[in-house]
Amino acid sequence: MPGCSRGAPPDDRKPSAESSTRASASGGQVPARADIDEVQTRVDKWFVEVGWLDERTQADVFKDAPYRVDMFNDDGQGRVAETYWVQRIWIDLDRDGKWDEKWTRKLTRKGPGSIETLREVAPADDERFTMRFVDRDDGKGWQPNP
Ligand SMILES: [Ca+2]
Repeated sequence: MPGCSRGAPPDDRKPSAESSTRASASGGQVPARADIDEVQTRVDKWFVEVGWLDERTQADVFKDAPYRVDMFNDDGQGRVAETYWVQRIWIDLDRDGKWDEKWTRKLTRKGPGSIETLREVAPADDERFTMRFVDRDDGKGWQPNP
């Protein structure tokens, strides 16, 4: 068949860029966990409906969920009346006692948005947060943040 050319023969001694990419993207091997998009939708809804913490620590915000979300105000900053601004969110997607994601929120004056969220992900559910993303509140959603 025309155009069906073969590439260079594989070189077993040196991993190709393709195979190393595949190896690092092995997140598909993790155990069944809640969908982070589902968690994010629920968290976003919480910010619309509740938005503030009654105490600086709120453990297991969604007790009926198959995942666990804890919210914190770490340093007492952002206190309004008797409520606290959420600075940090921890997410355990499968409730195995190991955090899968850590989100850190801070106010920023840069750009159109006012809240920047750093998202750190432990793809192997071992609390080694090796992937980082940032949402700059600019409508672009999570962007890689190496
Ligand atoms: Ca977990």
